[in-house]
Amino acid sequence: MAGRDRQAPHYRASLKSEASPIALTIAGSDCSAGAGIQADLKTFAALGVYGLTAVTCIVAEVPRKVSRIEPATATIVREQIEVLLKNFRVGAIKTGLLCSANIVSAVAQAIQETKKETARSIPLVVDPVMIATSGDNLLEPEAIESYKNKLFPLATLITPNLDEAIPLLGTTIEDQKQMENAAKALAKKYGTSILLKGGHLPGENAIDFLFHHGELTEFSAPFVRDVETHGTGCTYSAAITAGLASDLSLEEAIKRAKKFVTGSIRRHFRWTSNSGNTLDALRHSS
Ligand code: PXL
Repeated sequence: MAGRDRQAPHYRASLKSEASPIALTIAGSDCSAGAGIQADLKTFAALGVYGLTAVTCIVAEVPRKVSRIEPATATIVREQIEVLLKNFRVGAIKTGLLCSANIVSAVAQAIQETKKETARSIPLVVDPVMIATSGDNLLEPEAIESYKNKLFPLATLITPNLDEAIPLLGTTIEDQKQMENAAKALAKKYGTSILLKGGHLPGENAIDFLFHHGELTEFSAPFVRDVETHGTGCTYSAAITAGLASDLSLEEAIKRAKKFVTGSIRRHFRWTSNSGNTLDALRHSS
């Protein structure tokens, strides 16, 4: 009987979940579910990773307009991270919208503290979210200094787009050659690997440059035109994080993530809103 019990479906299911990789996203809530923790969880699920969340702020928004942002307290942000890291074997962490300087510091402290306590260093992907696709500002300007001094030193990878890279580097970036140089310069300045995303440059392809261990690698995919792409940055960094949690190398994780984002844009949802405008959203699952 005991032997037969061991073959029971619920037992096999529990064995399977035991092996499932775990990733943690530390990010804001987007009520329209295109970006933020909602996009991250959909991405983790689509890539076979169990997702945990530490919520940093709540954003009331729809794809073309941010209406209001309310931050969580630094204390509750820190406590979410600490209880999760103490209890789950998290394979990789990503940060998204962190909202304020206080929250950036709290996140850095919580990650550092648990690293000391558990003697485990977990890969950390920092997506330095500053501005929404709609153009609305999401990050308090003083928070940039906290990123530079406190969170970047803990990062495995930082994933700025061009608008974010410019204040981090202090120069303009206008073509592919300047992008290559900027990726190298950012990696040197912050002592970590950089994925500089060129999605905002004109051209037929969306080209990103990784500078990692002294080598430059290009990742390219054809632009998908005429789709409103709210949440692509969150989806991309979440997919990379899922890859790292699943033990892919950084290059493999980025290559798969780039394909995943492009596929999610191609498969997009499209609705008509109550006011007659089109409303698009990425489709994370096929
Ligand atoms: O796409 C950037 C972003 C990240 N995180 C949250 C957001 C947004 C954009 O609106 O709301 C929570």
